[in-house]
Amino acid sequence: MKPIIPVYFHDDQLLFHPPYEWDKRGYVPHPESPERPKAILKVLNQFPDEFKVSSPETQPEDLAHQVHVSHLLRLYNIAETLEEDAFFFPTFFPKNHQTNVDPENLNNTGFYCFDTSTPLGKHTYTSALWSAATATKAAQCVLSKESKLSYALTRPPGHHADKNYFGGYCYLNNAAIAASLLSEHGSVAIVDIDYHHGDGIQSIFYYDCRVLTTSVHADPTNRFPYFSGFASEIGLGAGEGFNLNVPLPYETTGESFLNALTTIIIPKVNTFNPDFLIIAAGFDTYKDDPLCDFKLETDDYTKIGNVLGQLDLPTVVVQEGGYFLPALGDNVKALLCGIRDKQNK
Ligand code: Q9C
Ligand code: ZN
Repeated sequence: MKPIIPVYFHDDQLLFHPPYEWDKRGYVPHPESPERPKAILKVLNQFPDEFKVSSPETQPEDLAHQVHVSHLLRLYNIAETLEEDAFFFPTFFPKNHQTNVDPENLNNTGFYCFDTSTPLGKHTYTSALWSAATATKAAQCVLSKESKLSYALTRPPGHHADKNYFGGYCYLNNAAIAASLLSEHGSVAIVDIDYHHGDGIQSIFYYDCRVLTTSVHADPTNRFPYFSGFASEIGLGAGEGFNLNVPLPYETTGESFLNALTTIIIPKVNTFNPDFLIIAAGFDTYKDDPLCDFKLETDDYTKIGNVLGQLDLPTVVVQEGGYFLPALGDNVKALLCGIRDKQNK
């Protein structure tokens, strides 16, 4: 009998619905929509013998404060005073070294944000806090040994959100919040398999040797987030040697992706010998993803899951990117079942 995989999601994660983003092509419909978690749940709910969906009951404001500065969270509070359909898009990004910029003034949003793809709205903070709550719940689930594997259907995603600022569709760093909780009970390895470098996760733990951060992603030279994700970034101070980046060429196939995972990431994780594993799981590496150009197929997520499942660690899967809705649910299911099938063997 296969163990049931706990899945966490809260309906108020659907409240936030940014209308568009401003990118190189101009205004485009926002790809990070509430339709994403709906597409995932639609598939997972078809398999009640394999997945059990439940909701978190409390918002992890204390944990959010452990990972993010209070001014950033205050700014999200202020955005709650916006009208229902009003969104604040920062367009001015100061380059000076001012600190304590007034977060009570939404015109200062650019100080706390790095791109024009990540607007603030009335429901941003509510949805982001419930999103982080699912990651917290999923972490508590493996901590209590209720299950060896759990899945947080985090949306909005989190891996680009840093301690002091947000961007890349991310507001609260859900994986970092889960890691912050778990690291009080043991060492934590994070493996980020999203197409984009997990710059927020890297930055938050850059000086930390209790949390090993690894990311396999598209070469940032000509891809978001552009300014980080290179192999030369290995951590600093006590954290030196505890960050690993594996940038891959554009149009990377499943075979090459798996090769990078098994020959570079897995040996590093094995050497670190963590107590817990967090997978920042983006599916924008899929062949039909509208934003990205990797060539992974659904079966590749099963294989990635198998490789990560063989680590046989208490594992929290945290949802990140993935924008091709017709295959998103199948890909999530493939990864989760791939992990489950190799654990406890
Ligand atoms: N219109 C995540 O996958 N914008 N974030 C690039 C595309 C930023 C992706 C322009 C992409 C951020 C969680
Ligand atoms: Zn991504």
